[in-house]
Amino acid sequence: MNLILATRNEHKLLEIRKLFDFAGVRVQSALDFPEVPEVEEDGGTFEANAIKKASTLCRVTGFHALADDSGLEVKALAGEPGVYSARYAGEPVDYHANNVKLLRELQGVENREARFVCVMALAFPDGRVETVRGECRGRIAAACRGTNGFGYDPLFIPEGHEQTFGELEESVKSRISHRAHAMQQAVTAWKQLLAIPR
Ligand code: ITT
Repeated sequence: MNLILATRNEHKLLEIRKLFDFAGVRVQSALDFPEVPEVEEDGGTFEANAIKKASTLCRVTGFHALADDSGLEVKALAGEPGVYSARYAGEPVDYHANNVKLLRELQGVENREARFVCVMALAFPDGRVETVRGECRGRIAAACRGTNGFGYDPLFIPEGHEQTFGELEESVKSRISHRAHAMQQAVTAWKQLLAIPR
């Protein structure tokens, strides 16, 4: 079967492709379909945005489409930046500016608890859409550290570790991240549909 990934984010694509490497599933991305319109992410939840991205791509291509909507929720900031994670410091998307803004907002704040959230939506050509959610708990570091990954990775220290995702081996992130957890749910929930041999 053909599965189209709705994301245009190269880092996410790389991570999802590694996690979704099954025989019989031909994975392509929105980048292979230039006719697909840019989707405005105006939903109030990760679920709403993921559903919108997946169903738009499915409608335009006629194939099963998988979208990832993700972000960082910081406890002391009442869940911000949340669904606004990509554009936290404004347009255009600037990962470094987002990290600088987050550090500023957390200046003097003792509670650094945070979690990454990833919602994946799978849209079926018959109009159905299903979602799964994965989370990764951790805390926000005092300064950016490391160059691995993308986005808030240089500031995020996952639970059980002392290094940030920016410093940890990529193999660690692909095992414990919010995206990895969502993928595990996806594989269980959509195993039959995707004819995953396990
Ligand atoms: P698509 O909509 O094309 O998938 P995007 O980058 O716009 O790509 P989102 O709207 O889901 O994706 O925004 C996700 C933002 O959350 C992203 O820009 C990062 O700032 C942050 N984020 C998500 N997953 C992350 C991860 O694994 N590591 C670090 N930051 C992450």
